[in-house]
Amino acid sequence: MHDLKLFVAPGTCARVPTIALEEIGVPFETELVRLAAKQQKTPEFLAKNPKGKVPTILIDGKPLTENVAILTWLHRTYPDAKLLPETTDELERVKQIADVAFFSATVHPIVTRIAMPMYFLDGEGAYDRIRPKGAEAMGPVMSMVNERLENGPWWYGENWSVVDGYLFWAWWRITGVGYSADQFPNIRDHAARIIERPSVARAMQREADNIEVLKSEGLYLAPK
Ligand SMILES: N[C@@H](CCC(=O)N[C@@H](CS)C(=O)NCC(=O)O)C(=O)O
Repeated sequence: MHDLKLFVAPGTCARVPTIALEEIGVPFETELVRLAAKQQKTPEFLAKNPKGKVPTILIDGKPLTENVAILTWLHRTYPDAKLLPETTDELERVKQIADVAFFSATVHPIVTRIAMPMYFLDGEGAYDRIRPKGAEAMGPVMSMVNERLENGPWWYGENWSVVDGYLFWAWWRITGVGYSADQFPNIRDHAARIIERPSVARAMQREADNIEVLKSEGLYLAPK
């Protein structure tokens, strides 16, 4: 059995491996990283992840970073959890990695423009100028995702996968700051469906608990 410690912060993409770990059902610990206090840039944290980001996971004390790698490791280490569909076809296996990478490398950067426009421009102008550009870029991406969900309740049709967890996080993040769900009814329904999943509910509860900790310390930054 591996000793697993996941560094997390509420509302971030660390939700995706948290969902994966809850789905697997192995014991794991989470440690809250206080982003507002720049804990991710402290020498102690940078020694684990020089990029200064969550998620970071310690596997038997050894760090692994990047959602694509963390989710791939979890899937390969705990195949019974079926985080991705079972296949013996090497091309299919790599295509599944492409799906995870799509959310990490294509969707996530656009999410950041919408949810965190202040990373790109100082002052209130960020919200008027960067956020609409992000929304414009997100339109075709979410249209494609919405169309894919015509084939079933989940990304891979009948089978839930961690890609659904990734989509849920991205969708929750952008709709949480006002991105309209109206154009994309399949994704809206997907979000309503996934929140009923026990692993997702448990991951959300962990975040809610951490939000309370941050509030008590005056370090909670509500999405706006
Ligand atoms: N490519 C990385 C992205 C990680 C990332 O951007 N994490 C954000 C939260 S969603 C973070 O830690 N931000 C804190 C910072 O940049 O200071 C992955 O997929 O794991």
